[in-house]
Amino acid sequence: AESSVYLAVDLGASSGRVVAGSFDGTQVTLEEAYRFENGGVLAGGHLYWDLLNQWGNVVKGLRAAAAKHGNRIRSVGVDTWGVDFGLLGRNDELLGNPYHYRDTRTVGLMEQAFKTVPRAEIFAQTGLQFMEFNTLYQLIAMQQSNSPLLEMAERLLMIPDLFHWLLTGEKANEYTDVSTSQFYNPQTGDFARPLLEKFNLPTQMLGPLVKPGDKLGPIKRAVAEETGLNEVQVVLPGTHDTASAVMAVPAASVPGAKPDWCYISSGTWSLMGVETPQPIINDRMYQLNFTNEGGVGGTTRVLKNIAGLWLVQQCRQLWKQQGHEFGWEELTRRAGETQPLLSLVDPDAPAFVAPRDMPAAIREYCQQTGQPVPQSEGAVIRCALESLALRYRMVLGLLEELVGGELKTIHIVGGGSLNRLLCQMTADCCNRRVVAGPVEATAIGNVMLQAVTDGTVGSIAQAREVIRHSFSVQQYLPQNTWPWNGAYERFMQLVQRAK
Ligand code: ADP
Ligand code: LRH
Repeated sequence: AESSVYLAVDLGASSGRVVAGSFDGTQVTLEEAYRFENGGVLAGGHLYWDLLNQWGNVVKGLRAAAAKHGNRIRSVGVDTWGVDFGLLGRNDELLGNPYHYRDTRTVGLMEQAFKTVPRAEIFAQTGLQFMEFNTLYQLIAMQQSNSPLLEMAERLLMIPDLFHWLLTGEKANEYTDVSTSQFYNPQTGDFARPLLEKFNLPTQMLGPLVKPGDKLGPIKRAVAEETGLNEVQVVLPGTHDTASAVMAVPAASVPGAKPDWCYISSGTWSLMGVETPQPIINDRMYQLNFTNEGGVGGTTRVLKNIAGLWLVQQCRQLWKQQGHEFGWEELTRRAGETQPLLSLVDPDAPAFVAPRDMPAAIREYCQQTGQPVPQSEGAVIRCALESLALRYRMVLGLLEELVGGELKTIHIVGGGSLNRLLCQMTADCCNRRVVAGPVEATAIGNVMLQAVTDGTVGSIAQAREVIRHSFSVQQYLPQNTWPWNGAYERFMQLVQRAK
């Protein structure tokens, strides 16, 4: 029989792609139809996403996929990074450009917000980790600056919802992405309306809620004509990219048993956590600032955001501006040649959120903490990678405490799974088996959920089975573990010192 093709539009903070997944009844294969660079645009002192440019690229990608796969294409779904959103006004007018979550307008707003609603109460209602860029604080920033857009807003659409609206004309909020907003209550399965009311924020612009696997509707005529996608449905994946990525983690899970593995979805961010049947909302989760985000199939993603390869991306970007362009492999090779465990940073320190010059920020951190200052490009990258591995070790310990058992395997998916040095460092530092791949886990999760809705795959559990035998993975066993113990003590001192 002919394979069915599902198109995944996967937009990450650093790149976007349109991927065609073909399922032949047994195996799924991926083909990248189109890829483009993504990133923030600084204008008038604020950082935005260029939504229209992204949309233009999505259309190009869909056209390329349609030309290749024609009427085998059954459906399309979009996933993107979390927390960001756009507002629609009267007549479905998009109000301004969506802000980038790294825009500085929310700096310091969390502390102010806690004066209106105590931190503990926000956690009790949302189960979400506190991060300054959560949608909640972005809305509070608009409120405080007396934004006319907020006054005019009739609908709030998260970024994936915006793309789905552009494709179909339908306006709805898919819950996995909404779960990153910090105004969704996983216990009631609804927006945390009482919370928003306490902040005097509008709630009539929210909803309706939809979920992964739902059919949103057919692609609009004009878009079908532009792309060549005729009679194609939009089917919602886990629209938060991390939800789709976690769906595609190739771990064998025993139904009912406590999982003995965790994942790191490794790209711009490293999202490290476990999948649980229910949210965990208790004092320890609150103290440790872990999050409960919505997963596919009604699961919860208990995880922590770790400032991931953003540090490396920003170094590469700066050196490129200065006329030295390095590929990922080249940078990793250079890092591999420098001295191990010389200087360490806390990758989640505020200094690294959005510095103008990332290598300078890393060097300055080392200097201020009395460590040798990494000089060469390789040494700076090594410092970033080793620090990430140490942070993984710290978060692994906390996760094991939260789930009450040893996590024997760390699955790394996403672009970062291609970084062999980081994978080996993670195995050595955490003293755990690392299984790396698939690289395109997010697109795979997106595709396979569409296949479930289409009925070509029976269930999410079966989809995971298909994923496990369709893609090869790379295993890294712990080798050189002892030097990491001393490094971990130094790392913990750095982290505690900042507190
Ligand atoms: P996002 O979805 O956040 O945009 P990706 O999952 O696409 O991120 O991962 C991008 C990152 O993957 C890059 O920043 C880079 O650090 C890493 N990466 C990609 N290819 C390679 C490679 N060949 N070797 C090492 N690292 C790589
Ligand atoms: C990763 C991600 C992450 C969010 C961040 C804004 O791409 O979606 O899960 O916290 O972007």
